[in-house]
Order: sequence, then C-alpha cells, then structure tokens
Amino acid sequence: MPKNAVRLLVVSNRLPISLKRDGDEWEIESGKGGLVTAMAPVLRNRGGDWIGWPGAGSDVDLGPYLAEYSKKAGYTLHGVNLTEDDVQGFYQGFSNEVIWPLFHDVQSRCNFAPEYFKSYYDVNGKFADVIAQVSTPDDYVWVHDYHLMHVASRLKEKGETRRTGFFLHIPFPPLDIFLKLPWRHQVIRALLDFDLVGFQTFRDRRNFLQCVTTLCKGYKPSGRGPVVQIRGEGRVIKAGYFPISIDYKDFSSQARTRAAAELGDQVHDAFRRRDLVLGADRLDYSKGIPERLEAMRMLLTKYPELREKISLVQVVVPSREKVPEYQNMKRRIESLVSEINGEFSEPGWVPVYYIFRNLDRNELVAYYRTSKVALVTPLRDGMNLVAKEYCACNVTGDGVLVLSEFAGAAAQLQRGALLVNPHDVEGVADAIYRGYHMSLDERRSRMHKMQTTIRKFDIYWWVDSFLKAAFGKHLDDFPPQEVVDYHTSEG
Ligand code: GDG
Repeated sequence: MPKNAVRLLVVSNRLPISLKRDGDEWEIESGKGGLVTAMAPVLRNRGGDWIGWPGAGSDVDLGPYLAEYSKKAGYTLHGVNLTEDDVQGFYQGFSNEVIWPLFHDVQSRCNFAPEYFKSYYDVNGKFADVIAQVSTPDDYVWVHDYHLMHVASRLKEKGETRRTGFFLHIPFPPLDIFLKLPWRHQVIRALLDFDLVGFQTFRDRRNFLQCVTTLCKGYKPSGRGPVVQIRGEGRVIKAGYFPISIDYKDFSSQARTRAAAELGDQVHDAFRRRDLVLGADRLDYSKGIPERLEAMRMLLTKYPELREKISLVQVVVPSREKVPEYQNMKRRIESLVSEINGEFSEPGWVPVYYIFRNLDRNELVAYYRTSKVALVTPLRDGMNLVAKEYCACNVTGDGVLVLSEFAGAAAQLQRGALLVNPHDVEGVADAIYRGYHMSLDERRSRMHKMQTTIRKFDIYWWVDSFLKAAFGKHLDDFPPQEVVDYHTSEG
C-alpha cells in the first residue's frame, strides 16, 4: 500500500462469507444479503480488512480457512469468536427481537428481556477487542448496522483511540417509538461516540436528531444539507444521510448478456409468455409479503379481466429460520398462496408461483429482466436494493416498479415508481392494474428517470460520499490492488 494511504476496516456482524462443513474440513463461500452485495465489490476492487463473526461455534479455529479465503478475495478477513450464548443474547435476542422490530416500527414484536442488553454490550466489547488488535489509530474503522451500535463506546472505554464511522442499514425510528426502548439513553449515547453516524434517508436522520435533542442534554445539531454537525461535551460529531445503492454497471451489463437473455426467455416460456409480476424478498415480516398476496387476490377479484393474463412470481429467500416468528410467517405466506391458487387457478394458469429458496444470481437477473412489473412493498425498509436491481436489469426500459412509500428507496425513485401504501391492499391492486395498462411512453419515461438516478448514485458514489464526509477522502485514496477474482480462480 502506498505511503499515507488510509487503511479501511469494515466491521459488520457477519463476515461476508457462508460456511459449509465437509467432515472435519470447512468450505468458505462468498456470502449473500444487502450489506455483502453492497461492500464486497468495493473491497475487492480497493483492498482492505473486514472484521466480523464467521458464523461457527467458538470451539472451531477457522483462522487458516479465513487466511486462505482472504488471499483469493483481495481483502483480509478477521474473525470475532462468539459463543452460543453470545449468539443467543446478542444476535437472536437484542439485535433481532429488540432493535429490528422496534426500528421497523413494530413494537408489538419486541421482547425487551434485560439479559439481551447485557449480552449486546459484552459482544460489542469483543468486536472492539479484535479491532484494537488488528488496527492502528491511523486506520479508519467503518462499522455497519444495528448489531454494533456500541462498538465506538466500547473502544473508548478500553482506552483505544480510533477514527470511527457508523452506517445504519435499517430505518431509525421516530422519537415516540425510540422512547419505548428501555436502553434508549445507552444506545443514543453510544451512537454519539462515533465520529460520523450515517443513515439511509433524510427521514431517518431527522428522527435521530430529534432523539439526540430530546435525550442528550448539551448536544446540539447545527447545519444544513446531507451532513450536519452535532456539538456537545467538547466534541463535534457528524450526522449524514447516504442512500445505499448497487453496482449498477455490474447488474446492467449482466442483464444484457446473451446468457441472461436466453435464461430470461426460458423463464418466460415456462410461464407460457404471460406477463410476470415479480416479488423477491428475504423472509421477514418487514417485507409485507402477506399484504402483497392479499393485494394480488384483490387484483384478480376487482379486475377479473387480468386472470390468465398475469402471474405473480414470489421469491422468498430463507432467513432466520430458527426463530418461531419467522416459521409462522412462512406458514402464513404458504397458506395464502394456496388459498389464492385454489380460488383462481384455471387449467394451464396459476396466479401465484412461490419459490422458497435462494436463486443464484443468474436466475435472479433473468427474473428481473423478464418481469413486466416488480412489486416491492415492504411495510418499512431501510432502503431496499431489490427495487434498484430490478431497474438496473430492465434492459427494455419499459418495466414498472410498484414501490412502497415506506421503503427508503422511495425518496430517490418517487418520480419513476408507482408509490403505494403497502397496508392499502386495494391501492396496491389498483397500482398493479395501472402499471399493467400504462402506455409504453409513460413506462419508458418513468423507468428512464429511475435508471438515471440509480446509475448516478451507485454503490461507489455511496462509499465515496460516506468516506468524504468521514475524513475528506475519496474512494481513489484507497488505491485499486491486484487481486485474484475469487469467483473465477481455481482452488
Ligand atoms: C438490509 C436492509 C437495505 C434477494 N433474493 C435473492 C437475492 N437477493 C438479494 C438481492 C439484494 C439483497 O438480497 C436484499 O437486499 P434488500 O436491500 O432488499 O434487503 P435486506 O436484506 O433486508 O437488507 C435494507 C440493505 O440492508 C442494504 O443497506 O437496503 O433496507 O433491510 O441485493 O439481490 N440474491 C440471490 N438470490 C435470491 O434469490 N442471489
């Protein structure tokens, strides 16, 4: 690395890998999900380190496997060892039973068990220990997401000085919801221990600033624009909004390949060339899948002329499968799919195709490419990358995006998408109907607006703007490195 270049450390709950056990040996594969999709191309192109939990028990030494993987991936992975109790209390408990539902405005699903917070605090300390071991005060530590809100404060408590930034991938809730958190003071103060706190949208940052003003006496926000300052106790903290995005070129060029065109055609043929409406989500109550299915039922009831003309393809990616609430959600989805299909199917036509697995990227792109309408209707979502990926893959430029006004993406795509309230089942049905009958000119003009925005504000813009706000550096200050492409290299 050249002299004076800043080393970037990315810290997230999970390392960007998935583990498979093969007898006594382990196999490491590249991971999936929003954050990985977002950060992997950046680190692969620019080099850097990634700190996180590898996903195995604390009795397994994955060091040699991580070292081997790092060589090929082009960035160095450092594992944080967690015990089963840690995973239970910090991850399943505080992260997924307290913060996830509360920050997605579903307080009724919160379990405020006091032992969860203790575990969260301790595990954030374990992350701080690994950061302290593998970095120096000159490095920049970029911490991601709601699992790790206490990392900067734990580093400080241990006497470690680091430049730190935090990005929250999920929404930040309004004041009256945040106040319900029994540890509201600890969490808001911990966030103020970072030098920069980043959010997806203006709304999230506004909520955060209201919480700071109300809960942290002596701290005062000032300034305007995407990055403002908060002064208090002799420090200046920055708070910004940086809508995350995708590698637009990568998706768009993959969708334009002959292979994607052929696979898209095969998919379309398999559905007898009917018009497809696509939903693709992780299994989660925030994604609004049952509400979307109800909207499909309403569509076929209110507009019977659309029967046998369109089908909904709903891809659900398995997630948090051990949690009973997620198992219930899966059963609810499956029962709705079978009810709707039972009610409306005709020989040779099924209204809802349900796929419960992870598609490989080629298949996903083929579905994006070939679907006339994408239905992205979360009840609440930090950003939602599926909405952006669909637009990037729409090579004909005439697809329709029906988008929830409660997805972060709505702020950027409102001029092109048909915005809906996902709770309004009839409104969503009407939007699908409208999209289906929209003129080619209007569809093209709307899609063009969305593609232009996503192309301009892509994932590299996102990283660049965060780092610029963090310490005035651009992405180019993290020079490209010679790396072996992990996906095409052997061994
Ligand atoms: C969190 C926040 C925020 C989906 N199906 C398949 C598949 N996917 C990929 C998509 C997309 C990713 O998963 C999902 O990203 P989202 O943004 O939609 O949602 P979360 O996972 O909840 O992510 C979210 C994000 O973080 C980033 O900040 O936008 O609001 O909740 O990239 O492509 N990938 C493959 N097969 C599938 O079937 N390979």
